[in-house]
Amino acid sequence: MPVLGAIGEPDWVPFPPAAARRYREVGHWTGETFGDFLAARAARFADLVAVVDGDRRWTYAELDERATRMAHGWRARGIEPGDRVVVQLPNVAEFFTVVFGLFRAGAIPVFALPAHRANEITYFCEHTDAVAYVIADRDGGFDYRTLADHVRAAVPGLRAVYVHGDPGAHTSLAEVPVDPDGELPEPDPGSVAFLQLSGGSTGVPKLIPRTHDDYLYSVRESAVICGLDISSVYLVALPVAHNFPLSSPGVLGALHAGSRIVLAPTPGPDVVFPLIERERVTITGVVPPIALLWLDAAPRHTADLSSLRVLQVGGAKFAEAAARRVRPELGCALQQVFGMAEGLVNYTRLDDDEDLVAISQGSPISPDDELRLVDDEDVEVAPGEVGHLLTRGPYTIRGYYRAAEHNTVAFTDDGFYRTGDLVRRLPSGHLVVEGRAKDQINRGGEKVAAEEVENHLLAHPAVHDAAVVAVPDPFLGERTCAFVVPLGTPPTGPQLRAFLRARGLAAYKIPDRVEVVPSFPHTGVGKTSRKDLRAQLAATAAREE
Ligand code: OOB
Repeated sequence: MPVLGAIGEPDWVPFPPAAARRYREVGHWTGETFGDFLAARAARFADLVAVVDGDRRWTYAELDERATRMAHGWRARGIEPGDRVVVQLPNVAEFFTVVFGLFRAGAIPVFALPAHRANEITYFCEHTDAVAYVIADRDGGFDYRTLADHVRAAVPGLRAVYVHGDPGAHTSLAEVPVDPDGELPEPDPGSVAFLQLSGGSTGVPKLIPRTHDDYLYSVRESAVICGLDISSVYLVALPVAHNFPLSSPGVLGALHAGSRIVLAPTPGPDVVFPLIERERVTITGVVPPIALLWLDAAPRHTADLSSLRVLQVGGAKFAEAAARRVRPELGCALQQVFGMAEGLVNYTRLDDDEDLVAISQGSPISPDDELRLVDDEDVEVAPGEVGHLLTRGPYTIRGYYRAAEHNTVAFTDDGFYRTGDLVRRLPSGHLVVEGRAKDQINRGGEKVAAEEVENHLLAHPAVHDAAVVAVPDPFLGERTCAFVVPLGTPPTGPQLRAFLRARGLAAYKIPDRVEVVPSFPHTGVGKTSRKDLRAQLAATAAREE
């Protein structure tokens, strides 16, 4: 069983040998690694443009060469096969050289998002025993070098911080690439290629081990489902390391198909629309609030969006009324995407009937994706009924990274992942997401684990108890409300928010609203009733209207 360095518990749960054998036999898993993948793309599409970042345009051959030099640089700096490296970069071309360089050096990138702060990054570094951390100097008005100072002080095992741009007290990323010297390692395609982040519903974020074999299968199939070819231009509007823009079909699907990738620094229409016009973008993927912004901005914008053929929307439920506006107002097809970093991704197909695309969140990538819709007792619900979605298949993990205990609740004994999503299946096989049973708030695609925020609130001296729930919101879909039972003098909302920020919590996890209450409603067994708290909020909202 593959073990990544630790003593005791294995670090991750591999696919059972019989399942792995079958996925290879039927050709889902091809034995290609990410390092080979880029080399094969470069051989085939050498002179085509692979990546556009501002005025920079790299061909496939150039990208491949840069990644090789980076890989040798990582090796020269002592990064060993299997080492974990936390990567937190904005949408810049260096993301590709860093990550493919790490793949080729046999190392394991850990994909952080630009929004993460000291609390999250410290945890990722500690939990994975990361040896290095890669950042940009500044982005979106935030100085990541200051964050890195903090993380380095907190995590002694972290040997170096590499900075794209001005390194300050750290090491410049530009100094890493070197001329090839000696052989690069050849990772096992069945081994962990990288760690993705889970939106999570637990006290600490969960890390998702994805293998070369399983992930590349989902990438190849996604490229086909989304109709990518060498004439496609994929615009990255969301943070590139998130699973959606990374692989659904995202930048990896684009590379697979010989398409062109255009990086947008931010997703606002004033930045993105001119880029769509300039680069003749054909496809992009966004979360619902961004889609709404684009829909509202389109009529007053002069940019020519006529090249856009497909707008993918996913990450959170896209309201039917908004879905029906996409074709008439943006002049392109909508594709709904219901996916998860743990694996399973569903797409509406490009030839699906428009009504189906407006009301459903698509059907799975693979004929070998196994889906079960069950009730609270894990008993299959009747066809057409809403049930908890459980799934298992050729690109869905069998366990989180270094999380043996949590895995016993997040997965069934026979390896199905409990998604926490409530869905209904249409006769066509398409799924409709009806809600969620996990203690998570989906803030316009950004996932907030209630328990994680509650734990931080409980650390405040004036907080006796805390419960974080979702409040419906017309723009984000949901916002967060923290209910707090005080200890002594009641704390104010601004005080609690400042407290959480000072603890280094990512901004999207800071509660939008704080309600101080004398006590919590309880369920029959005495647990805090989030359902009643949500009802309380709904009643207040109704009174205010
Ligand atoms: C994507 O991945 P994650 O890991 O950030 O979040 C997964 C969760 C799902 O379990 C579900 O609760 C929610 O996000 N979700 C949706 C949805 N897409 C994701 N809920 C309703 N409607 C949708 N269309 O969010 C992700 C990964 C790959 C592709 C697309 C999204």
